[in-house]
Amino acid sequence: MIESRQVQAVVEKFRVAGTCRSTQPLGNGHINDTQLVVLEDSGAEIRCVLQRINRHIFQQPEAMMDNIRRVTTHLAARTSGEPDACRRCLTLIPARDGRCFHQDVTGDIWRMYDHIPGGCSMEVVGSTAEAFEAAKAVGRFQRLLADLPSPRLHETLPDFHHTPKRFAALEQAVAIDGAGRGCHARAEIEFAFARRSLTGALLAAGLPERIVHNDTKLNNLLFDADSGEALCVVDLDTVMPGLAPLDFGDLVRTAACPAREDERDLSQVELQIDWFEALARGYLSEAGQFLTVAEKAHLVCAGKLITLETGIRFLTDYLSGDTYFKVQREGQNLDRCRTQFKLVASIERQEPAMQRLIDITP
Ligand code: ADP
Ligand code: GN1
Ligand code: MG
Repeated sequence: MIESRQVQAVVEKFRVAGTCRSTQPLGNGHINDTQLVVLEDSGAEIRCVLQRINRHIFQQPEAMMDNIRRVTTHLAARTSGEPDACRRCLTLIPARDGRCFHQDVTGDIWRMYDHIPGGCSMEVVGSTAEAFEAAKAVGRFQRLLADLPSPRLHETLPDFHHTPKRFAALEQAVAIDGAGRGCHARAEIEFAFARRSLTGALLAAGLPERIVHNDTKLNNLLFDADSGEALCVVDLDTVMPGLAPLDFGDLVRTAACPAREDERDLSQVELQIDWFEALARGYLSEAGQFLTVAEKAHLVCAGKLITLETGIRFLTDYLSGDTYFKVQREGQNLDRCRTQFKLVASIERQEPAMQRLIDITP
């Protein structure tokens, strides 16, 4: 939580005019602290997004912010002149010292963005049209970044989607059982261990490295609240070199299933094949232009793998005492793991049909 009395002092470090009138938490992210800040300047209202970056996770903030600065600048240049351009990518507000973040005396790292007006994020999709829009926005994001000039972006979180290493971390957490919770998660541990041989599937495929988002879950997209059109991909902390199919995969994980990530009624957790089909059409309408045959052939695999990987990460964190993902209640990480594993099982059952849909989508 960010305390409201902190906000004015931090905001003053950025190149934004006005007096802070109100602040409120924004979104449901698991990692950073995000606030909507409303300022008033000579009677005009200015809305900004203030974020305190999780410094335990992001230990190279300068490199991370350098990636974000380059990516947002490039996206702005590539979309300038388009209708509604200022709502189509994030705009950083620089700090008064010219850097794109501020470090306070305690060492906390802060950054600010313009607030995108009329944008809203969702936790679950409600229609095939929304699924299509979400995936189109992700494909477009990748397409626009395909010609980002060198040098290579910093790899700020090495091995972020190295599923075998995530699996090894789970094995270690099971062996240590630091929070004494292993006895509550026997079935989940068994489910994960039975899928060890899957974990290397994508790394072994020799897919090309691209600039990807690496965290394209549904609530990292903003939609126009009136038209339902997907406006913008947010949460750029993990923009790095990576594998394009995994960005599609994270949408399969979060936008092809009607259940929330921590839903306890597992009967609601099923992959909806028509939503998946809409995701495939939306994504390929943009990414089809540059994907290789091998990348396209691994889209379904990526959906299954990132869902398994995310479940493994939630389970590892549950067993380790909830030190990584924010939780609002005890057992929430285990609930999150259960939805992921139920969805993996659902994908496994529907994999041939999913693959056929990919094969026939232009
Ligand atoms: P976290 O890293 O904690 O997930 P995000 O960057 O995803 O933080 O931001 C949390 C939520 O805040 C997003 O899901 C989105 O709803 C909202 N949000 C973030 N940036 C903006 C913005 N510039 N304009 C409007 N809403 C935003
Ligand atoms: C985290 O920050 P947020 O909530 O968008 C996590 C992702 C996970 C996701 C699971 C840096 O994303 O990798 O897939 O939770 N981000 C980081 O919901 O670890
Ligand atoms: Mg987020």
